[in-house]
Amino acid sequence: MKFANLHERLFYEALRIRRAEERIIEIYPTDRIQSPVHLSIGQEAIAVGVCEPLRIEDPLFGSYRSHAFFLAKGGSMRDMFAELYGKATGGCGGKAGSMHLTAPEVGFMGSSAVVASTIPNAVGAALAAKRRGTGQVVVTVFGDGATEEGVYHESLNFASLHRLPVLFVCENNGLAVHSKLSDRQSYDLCQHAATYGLPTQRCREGWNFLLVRDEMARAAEEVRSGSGPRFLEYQTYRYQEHVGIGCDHDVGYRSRAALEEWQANDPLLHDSALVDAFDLAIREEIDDAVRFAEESPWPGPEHLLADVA
Ligand SMILES: Cc1ncc(C[n+]2csc(CCOP(=O)(O)OP(=O)(O)O)c2C)c(N)n1
Ligand SMILES: [Mg+2]
Repeated sequence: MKFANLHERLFYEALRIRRAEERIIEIYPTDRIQSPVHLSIGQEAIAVGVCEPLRIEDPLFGSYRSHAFFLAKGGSMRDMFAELYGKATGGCGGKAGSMHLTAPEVGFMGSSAVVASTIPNAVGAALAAKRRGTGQVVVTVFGDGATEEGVYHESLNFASLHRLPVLFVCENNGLAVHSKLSDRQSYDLCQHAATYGLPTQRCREGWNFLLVRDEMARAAEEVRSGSGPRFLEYQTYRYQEHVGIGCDHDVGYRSRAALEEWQANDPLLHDSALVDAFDLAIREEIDDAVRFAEESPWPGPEHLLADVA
């Protein structure tokens, strides 16, 4: 696929992620997808904007809501669908599922169902990168809820103290399951992170993938130059329910007006010329990945203890 400019390329990547998750929504009722799914529909611009300035060898650690980052970092569509189907050809041999995707060959180091648990993993990787002098930037992506965990605070402190090459990226969708940020946190995310001695940046336009990308590019360059860790907050909005394929604006914890406000800015919903230009190629890639997953074998008993430490 040829792109006229960076805007088109990022648009394509974001649309590819959205269409992949929409396909998951279509397939899910058949029970062929073998794990719970936490969808990023509405949040794709952050994944594509954050991953674009990174090098393949820059490690990125995600959370259980990581289909978008897996794909944006370069993970294969086939590996992802086969993994969701629990097939032996999945990126983790079908044993990990949606919440534990990995693709270390492209620097997508792992994701976990345990909130905030990959943040210290990233700090460990950054310590190794610094000691070895690899020049890597390590990125850890987590939600606003993860900032309420102890390991988050220990990680910021340790990374700042040792000036480690790590970028803390918070996808702030204002929710932890059904709990609003304003009901949970007495502090401001950036102000609080800054108390650990890190420069912080807040981007309120999490739908704007060029802006997300520019802020990330600047921060990544600073981290790579050896000036220590940074904290980036991107405000965003999750369209679907916390886990699963439904919409839950009728449940009572958030308003439909907020969804509509966010969708009014969503480029994927408004630039129909680019959508029309890209949809066919994206559909072909997803069709191929789904077919691959469906035709792939299940892991056999011989796989049961393989890769178990
Ligand atoms: C250590 C831990 N505590 C609680 C949970 C239950 N839990 C799963 S998701 C979640 C909310 C996390 O919200 P956030 O970090 O903002 O991520 P988002 O789902 O909004 O992307 C919670 C509390 C968990 N999985 N792990
Ligand atoms: Mg959240």
